Amino acid sequence: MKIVAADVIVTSPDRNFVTLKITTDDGLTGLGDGTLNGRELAVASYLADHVVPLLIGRDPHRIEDTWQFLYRSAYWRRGPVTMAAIAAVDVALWDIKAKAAGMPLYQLLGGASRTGVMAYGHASGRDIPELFDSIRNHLELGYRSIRVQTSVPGINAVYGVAAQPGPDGKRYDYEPAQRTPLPAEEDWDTRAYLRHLPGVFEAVRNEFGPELPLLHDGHHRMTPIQAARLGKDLEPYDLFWLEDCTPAENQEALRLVRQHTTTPLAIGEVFNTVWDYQTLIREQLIDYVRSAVTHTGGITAMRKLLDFAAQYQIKSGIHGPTDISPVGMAAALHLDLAIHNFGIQEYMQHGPLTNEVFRQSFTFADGYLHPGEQPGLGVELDEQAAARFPYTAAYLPFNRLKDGTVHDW
Ligand code: EZ4
Ligand code: CO
Repeated sequence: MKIVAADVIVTSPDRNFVTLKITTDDGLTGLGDGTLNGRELAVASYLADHVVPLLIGRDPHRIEDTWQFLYRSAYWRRGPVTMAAIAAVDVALWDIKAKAAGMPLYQLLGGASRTGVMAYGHASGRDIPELFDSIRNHLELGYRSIRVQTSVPGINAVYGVAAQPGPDGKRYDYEPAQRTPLPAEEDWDTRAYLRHLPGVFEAVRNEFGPELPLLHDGHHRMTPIQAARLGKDLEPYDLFWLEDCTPAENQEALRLVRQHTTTPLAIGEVFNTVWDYQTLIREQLIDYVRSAVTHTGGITAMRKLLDFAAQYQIKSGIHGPTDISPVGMAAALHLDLAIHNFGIQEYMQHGPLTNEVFRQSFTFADGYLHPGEQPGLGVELDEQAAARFPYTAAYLPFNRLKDGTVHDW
């Protein structure tokens, strides 16, 4: 079999997505997701200008060889743009291989290790009553694990609060990136946040009881000692995880956090290779790996990363916000179903226009996702529908402290 075409499709239903479609001389097609929120066109160019010409004529079955060739022949290694582009190729080739085998992709990864994939949803509120309503709403939608984000008195705009209006006046539900000419400015005050958050979790536990798994995303804003204190303060509320408590480029910083708290830690949505985790995993400084299949070189690289993590009883918590396309989401679900050290899967539901462009066969029932039984990934791209939604520039917000200093967002 040979690759005869590879097309980069950029579409913007609800938000921007970059999809690679690979076609073989047998007429099989495979899809891969290369969406990098706020920097989509960089991946589209990397693929169209530098990778597509290298794919034509290659054997699509040689997935490992293609991965190694793209990684090593570029000379310039790693980075989110490169690794998203490699992921798009890798996932498209797995889609083709599984379609050629006539099996859902998870079968090629070793078959199902469980009957379904536990998902968590994003509840949030500007105050406690709104947060409780959002949690109840997520429970009604079927979620059995809930991420809790909340506004903080004294801060005007905080990451993850859906009802908070953006600069375009719209709610923030599906997506923090906004279609504005410049990135939206949000504000931040770590001391106010540290004072406020434990009381919110106390209220949630009192209302919803001890059973419900609760998660929280710190979104890279704390220093190690601040993160250590928050982890300790949240211990009575038994979190499933505290995510991205510090910006983790400095992996050693997590030693300090770990010494002080038994709150489980999850890190890695902005990482793109196993090297970003080397110290975190080897020294058992985290409990969950947050990489996205889409940003970490695809199924091939994620499988190796999660097998490495498994040796240390570290589990998966694959990134699944709306900026992962349904193609990237399906890839995550096949992997989740197959690996032994599955932890939980993030699942923010896509908007109606996205579901029109990407026809999906994965299901969500009673808190569990399943990738379905279609050969391949189980996602089809409606190219005519995609063409109705041209690329629209959008930016993620950024943060400033009270005195104007730029802070991690
Ligand atoms: O802010 O994917 O855990 N989920 C997250 C996401 C990220 C977005 C950035 O594009 O932190 O909502
Ligand atoms: Co996150």
